[in-house]
Amino acid sequence: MSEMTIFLCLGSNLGDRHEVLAEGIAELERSGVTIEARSSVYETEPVGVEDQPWYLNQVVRGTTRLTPDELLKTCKRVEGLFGREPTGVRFGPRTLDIDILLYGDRVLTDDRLTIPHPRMHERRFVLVPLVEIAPRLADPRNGMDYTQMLERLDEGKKVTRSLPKNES
Ligand code: PH2
Ligand code: MG
Ligand code: MG
Repeated sequence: MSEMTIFLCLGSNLGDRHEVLAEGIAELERSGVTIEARSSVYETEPVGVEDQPWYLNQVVRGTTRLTPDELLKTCKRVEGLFGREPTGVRFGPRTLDIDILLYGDRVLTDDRLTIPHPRMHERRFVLVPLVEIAPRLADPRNGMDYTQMLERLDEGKKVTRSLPKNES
């Protein structure tokens, strides 16, 4: 497998959320993903199930030789280290969620994995951090850049920068 550029979105709405994101990224780096850029951390209003704590979200760019399948398994394993159990609540609370947004410019769908992430272009909690680190990146499905897609979204759910307590 040659080296691929990937984008991941991390989310946490349980526990010490800043710590969880930082530790999650460190664990990815020990698992075959080289992190090359990370967005600011954003505090974001929950989407989907609204009656749950607000999230912290962060997008990272990395490189990896893992295949899409191996990368998915790695993300699940790292989520598991933070005590994430499948609660059966889709879009419900979680200590750590790691979603694959992009894998080079691959477009693929199978029963376990769809890349690009099928809902990324409609989620401000993904696009705001993504555009911060990759303003000119274009969606491999339609060639539109994510900055444009973000501009087309309604205000909708709140997304604001969040600093860890000791840095604010
Ligand atoms: N993740 C979900 C459901 N809703 N809302 C926000 N703001 N951030 C998330 O990461 C998120 C969500 C399912 O994975
Ligand atoms: Mg998710
Ligand atoms: Mg997920």
